[in-house]
Formats: sequence, C-alpha cells, structure tokens
Amino acid sequence: MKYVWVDGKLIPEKEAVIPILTHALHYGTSVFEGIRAYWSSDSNNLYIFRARDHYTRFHNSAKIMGIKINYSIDELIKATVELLKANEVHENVYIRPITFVSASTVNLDIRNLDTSTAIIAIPFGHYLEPKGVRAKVVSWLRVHNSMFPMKAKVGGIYVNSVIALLDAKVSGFDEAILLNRDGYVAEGSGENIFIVKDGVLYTPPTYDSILEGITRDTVITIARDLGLTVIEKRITREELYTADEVFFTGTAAEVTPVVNIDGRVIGNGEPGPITLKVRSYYIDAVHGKVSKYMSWLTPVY
Ligand code: PY5
Repeated sequence: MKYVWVDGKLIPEKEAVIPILTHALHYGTSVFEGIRAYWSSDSNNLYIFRARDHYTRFHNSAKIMGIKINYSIDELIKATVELLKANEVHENVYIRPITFVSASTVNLDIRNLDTSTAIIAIPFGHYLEPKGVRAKVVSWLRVHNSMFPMKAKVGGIYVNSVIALLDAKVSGFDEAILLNRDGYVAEGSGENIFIVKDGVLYTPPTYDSILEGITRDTVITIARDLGLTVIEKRITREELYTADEVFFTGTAAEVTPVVNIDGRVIGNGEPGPITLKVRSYYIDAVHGKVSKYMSWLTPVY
C-alpha cells in the first residue's frame, strides 16, 4: 500500500526502513498484532474487526515483555482508521501493528531502549484453504507457559511457529498442530484449534500454552449464541483423530476446517456442518450483517 503509519506519521511504504543493528531484528524484541478489516458492499463501508480487543492485547503483550508503547489504545485505533483512509482502502485488508525495540545495540538489557510503533495494511485474501486443510501433529512442542508467557504476542516467539510449520510443509501437510509440554493439544502454528464431538465444541484452555485468540473468543461467543455448548478443556491427540469435526480459528485463518490429521480422515473428510455454520455466522458478523455483533466493528468511513 502507498502509506504506512510510523510513530505518528503517515509515510510512503518505501521510506519505512530500519537500520541493520535494530535490536528487534537480532533478538525478536517486538510485539505485534494481526487485525482484519472487511469491506461491506451492503453498507459501502470498511469495518475493522475487534480493534479495541486487538490493541488491548497489544498493550498487554508489551507490558508482559517490558516494551514501552508510546501510544494509547485510542490513539492506535485512530491511527489505524487514518491509515486505511489515506490508502483509500475499499477491499478486505490485513492490518499489522508492531512495536519493536528500535535502538541499535547488541545489549540485552532493554530497559531505557527506544521503541518504534508502525501500522501496515496489506491486501489479503485467504490465509489457509477454506475448503479444508491437512494438518500434521509435529514433534516440536509449543513453548510452555513456564518458559515464556504465551499470552503475549511477541515476535521472537514465532520461531517456534516457523519451525513447526516448516516440519509440516516439508512432510507434505498444509499446517502444523503443536502439542504442549504435557502432551496435550495446544494450537496450530498461527491458529487456535477446536474439535466437535457429538455436537459439543471443545477447545484447549488458555492456560495450556496458547495464544488467547480473539477469533477463539468470537467463535465461543457465536457458538453459544447459536445454542451450542462450548467446553474449554485439555484435548488429547486421540481426541483429535476421533473428532467429528476439527477447525482452526485465527484472524488470518478465520474459521478453517481441518479435514485430515496425520493421515487420519476427520469425520467424512469434508468440512463439517457445525464448522460451516459457525464460519457462516463469523463471516456475517465481520461484514456487519449481525446487529448484535456490530459493537465489535469500527467503521472507517
Ligand atoms: N495462535 C497463534 C500462535 C497465532 O499466531 C494466532 C494469530 C492465533 C492463535 C489466533 O489469534 P487471533 O484469533 O487473535 O488472531 N496469528 C496471526 C493472525 O493474524 C498471525 C498468523 C500468521 O492470524
């Protein structure tokens, strides 16, 4: 896109470059978010989905990591709206806010080091195949909460996701599923996971070394509003194999069916009815078609 927002200013994307010694490049000292904005042709408007919740998590990630964000949640929401307006966005986009330790130093002590905040908008379609993906339970484990607080969305921690996804991809699968240190299902490389068994939805609890996903929360809310039961509990690998349906949730992944895990066909190998129903409500909600979920949306125009 033409403009990016950097430390309070809209500048051409080509000018938004960082020096080679930038701390975050070497040590992963950044916190970030992934937000989507959806174009609604019905209302001729662009809606940012759950902006306040994303920027609240952004601030919490920074607080946990000891990184200072120089902008309030309200300022960041306003900046995002300005960015989308400046780029005259009339399509679905992915928004990537990032705050990183911008000082040029090899010192690990980040106290008193400068940080920069940027917001970038990227045209975005599907992240994962909406017809369904084949996943592999990889041998790399999810970083455990005792090693790093996994509620924090911190740049450096994503090497765990990258190596897990690499394992799945080179083995011919579409996505990785990571177990936690205790051997229970944690999440995908960039998604939370749900299973459906006998009409009930199950998802790992937030203390099981997962990112507390905003789409996860959205899906729990939608499913309960649809009269479905959702239970947060530890999930075993065999429960994955024998589930009626499995799906991933995430800002990028939205609601993506998982139709095969480790070569085992899930259900009948097609996206399941509950997955499709939840996805359909999710897609309606993000496009501003469900009045009770309108408070999740920030209109840009
Ligand atoms: N778990 C992990 C490890 C994630 O990276 C993500 C989001 C989620 C769960 C889902 O969180 P949410 O529902 O709040 O998005 N992943 C990013 C995303 O924007 C980056 C993916 C490349 O979807």
